[in-house]
Amino acid sequence: MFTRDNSEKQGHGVKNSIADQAVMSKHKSSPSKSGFIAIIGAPNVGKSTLLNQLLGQKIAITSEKPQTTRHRILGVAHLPGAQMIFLDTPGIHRAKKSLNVRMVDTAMKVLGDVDLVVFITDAAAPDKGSDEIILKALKKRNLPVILAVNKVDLVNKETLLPLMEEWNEAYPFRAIVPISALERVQIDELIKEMVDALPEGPMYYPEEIVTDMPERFIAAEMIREKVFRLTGEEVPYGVAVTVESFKERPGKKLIDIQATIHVERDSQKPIIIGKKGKMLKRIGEQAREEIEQMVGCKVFLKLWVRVQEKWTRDPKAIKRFGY
Ligand SMILES: Nc1nc2c(ncn2[C@@H]2O[C@H](COP(=O)(O)OP(=O)(O)OP(=O)(O)O)[C@@H](O)[C@H]2O)c(=O)[nH]1
Ligand SMILES: [Mg+2]
Repeated sequence: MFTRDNSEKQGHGVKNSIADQAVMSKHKSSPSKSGFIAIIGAPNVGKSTLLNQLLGQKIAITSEKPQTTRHRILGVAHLPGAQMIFLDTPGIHRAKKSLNVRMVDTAMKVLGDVDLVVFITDAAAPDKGSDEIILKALKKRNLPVILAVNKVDLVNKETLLPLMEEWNEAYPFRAIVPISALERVQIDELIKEMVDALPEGPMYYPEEIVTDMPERFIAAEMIREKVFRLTGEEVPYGVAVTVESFKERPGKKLIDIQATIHVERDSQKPIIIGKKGKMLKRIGEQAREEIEQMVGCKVFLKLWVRVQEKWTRDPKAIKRFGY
């Protein structure tokens, strides 16, 4: 179940704010192990793919382009005897633009407030520069860290084994688990290691809660995902999506959604719209189908495109878009 209110909490004090909400619910049954787990890594290593696999449903958007995730995304996995609260994060990298600096900041802040870190690295295309930044940040904190070496479906043993050996020497990881998030290889092994590393604790969330994000936020993300997947070059990086209206039509099993795709240059608007409106239509159709699956009823989606000049370099606009 997704929450449908708008009281989304973001940003700082992740654990405290969430724990506060959680305490309010005072659940009777308490699993023996629980905790907050940061999913950290360079851009494009498969963090959000892993989160969706761990939850058994899609709440985080993914794409083959780096820097897809811009918020911290909370997802709760309920297991017999354990509750794991995952915090998916934007990819950590050497950021220059204001939006990217903000994204890296979001990821780093999550590290300050968790019980356990799952650091994901890409076995097929390691990003050494970004991994170095992450290792440095981890060394400053005294947290248990599990390393997940992802995308093992793309490499052979001859590549993987020396890579794991290198990692073993780089940091005292609690465990190193080779996985394929996409093909669900060794995910149960990873879960076992995570449960093992978690402290004894209360059940922070009732069992029906999968995320703290309202459906209208996830809907905006799903639209943004289609832009990431369907358009090329710099366009996705200049796009933000806001949902202006998300209303159930009275007496009908139908939700009306009005959303705006903001681009940062005049030249990007015709790309989003496409020839005879074809691109916007594709974005809308694919997003609508996915939103319908999430809400479990028909959706009427109306999309607008608007230019917000150079917003990714403007801290005020970045904030206004919720980043
Ligand atoms: N072959 C293969 N591809 C994977 C695997 N895990 C993820 N991918 C692909 O890698 C790309 C990036 O995945 P994401 O989950 O969006 O990566 P991310 O780390 O969340 O990326 P950012 O949010 O941009 O930091 C997508 O095209 C995924 O399908 C894997 O185990 N094997
Ligand atoms: Mg992601």
